[in-house]
Amino acid sequence: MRFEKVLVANRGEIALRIIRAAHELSLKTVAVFSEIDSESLHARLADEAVCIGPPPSRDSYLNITRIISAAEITGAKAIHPGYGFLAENPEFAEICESCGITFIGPRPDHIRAMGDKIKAKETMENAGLHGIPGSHGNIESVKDARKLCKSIGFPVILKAAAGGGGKGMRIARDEEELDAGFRIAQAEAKAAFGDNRVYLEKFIQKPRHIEVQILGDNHGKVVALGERECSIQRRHQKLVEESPSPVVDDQLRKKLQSSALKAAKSIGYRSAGTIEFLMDQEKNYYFMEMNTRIQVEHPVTEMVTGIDVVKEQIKIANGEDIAFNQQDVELRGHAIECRINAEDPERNFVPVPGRITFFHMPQGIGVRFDTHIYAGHMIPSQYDSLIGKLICHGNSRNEAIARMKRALEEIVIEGIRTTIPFHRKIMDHPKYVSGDISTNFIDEM
Ligand code: MV4
Repeated sequence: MRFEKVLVANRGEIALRIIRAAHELSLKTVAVFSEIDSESLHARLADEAVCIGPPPSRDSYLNITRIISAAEITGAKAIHPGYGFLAENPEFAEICESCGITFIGPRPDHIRAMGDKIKAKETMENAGLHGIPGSHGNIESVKDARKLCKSIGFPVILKAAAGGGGKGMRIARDEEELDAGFRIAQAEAKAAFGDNRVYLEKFIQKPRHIEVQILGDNHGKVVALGERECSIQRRHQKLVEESPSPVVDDQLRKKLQSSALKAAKSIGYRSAGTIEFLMDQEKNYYFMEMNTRIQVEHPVTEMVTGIDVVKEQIKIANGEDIAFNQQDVELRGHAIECRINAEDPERNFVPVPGRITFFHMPQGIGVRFDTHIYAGHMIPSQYDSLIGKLICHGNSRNEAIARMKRALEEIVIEGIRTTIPFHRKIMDHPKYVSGDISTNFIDEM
């Protein structure tokens, strides 16, 4: 054992998820919390809790010095970053290691390499994966962009090298839009990330976002845990995820998984990670990005594989090997996750912080609700609006949908508006029910 106590550098439902996994492994836990989170469940569920500063993230959950101090004071020899905040900050991972603290995640160089979307794409193309046709490396000038578009054709999409997850993207449908778009994309990238590099790809119409969960250990073993369909998004925020994808059959899954394994093996990846693919309407798929963290939607994978991804991630960081083989991974049934946000779908999904006055947890067979809320809990305005993830499993996709509809009827959250009514509409939508979805679904519904 390299560590016996884990500090959880996060808040909300993911902090609870990590604390539970650590306790099942007989590890002690330390929560960190901001002044506004002193009553929060993560601070209570952990064995110890340390206040790390005022509510703004940069003074608390993003403050590396304070988090490292909390680990040193409590003797925590490992830090789990969760998702968001410091999860994909290579400097943070390096600082942990230089302080003798195990960062529960990949090596810093892998975070850094995959954070540069141009480098990530180049690395994966060299490993034999197909990237979306486009520029090799960054575009230097409008002239270069025009020349490339003459050969690949419009529409095209400009993406920031330091972006990802939809930040700093621009679509161009003709030369005029390309000229303006290139300059704007460069300026936006410079302002947002301090890095003006932009690359260009053929724009794929009505694609699906399909990603493969992988786990890699310290001895080069990598396993793939099936795919997740994450096409139901609004402004690059996923709303609904499921596993398996309604369009992926056994044969296509073998190909997706073998591409993901090739990607992870080629860089010697360790920890939990996700290879994101964009799939066109002919089911051609292309490498898009690699996420080097535990993701919000990991529970759908857990429900169909029976594998606790967070526990595996912690065990790997503790030097253990993955105790099962690829042949042992069996996908059973179907799981769907609805993200419940403190947002008003009637008012353009504006965040609505406030106090929860009443809460009824949906329950029953095949229902899991990962949440940090309780009756009386105050949702602060300073953080992400995710307040819970409703995950339903069934033997078939239809059973999972029926269960989700039932759970969405049963759940009660009073005091604030939530995205629950919107999820009821999605689950009733004939196109969703038939699996006929793409990243355009929400706009078209
Ligand atoms: C694309 C694309 C179409 N063609 N790239 C959005 C998030 C970022 N990871 C990349 N994204 C896209 N890249 C090409 N060449 C469409 C999107 C996209 C998208 C992707 C996944 C899920 C939702 C999306 C919504 C709009 C655009």
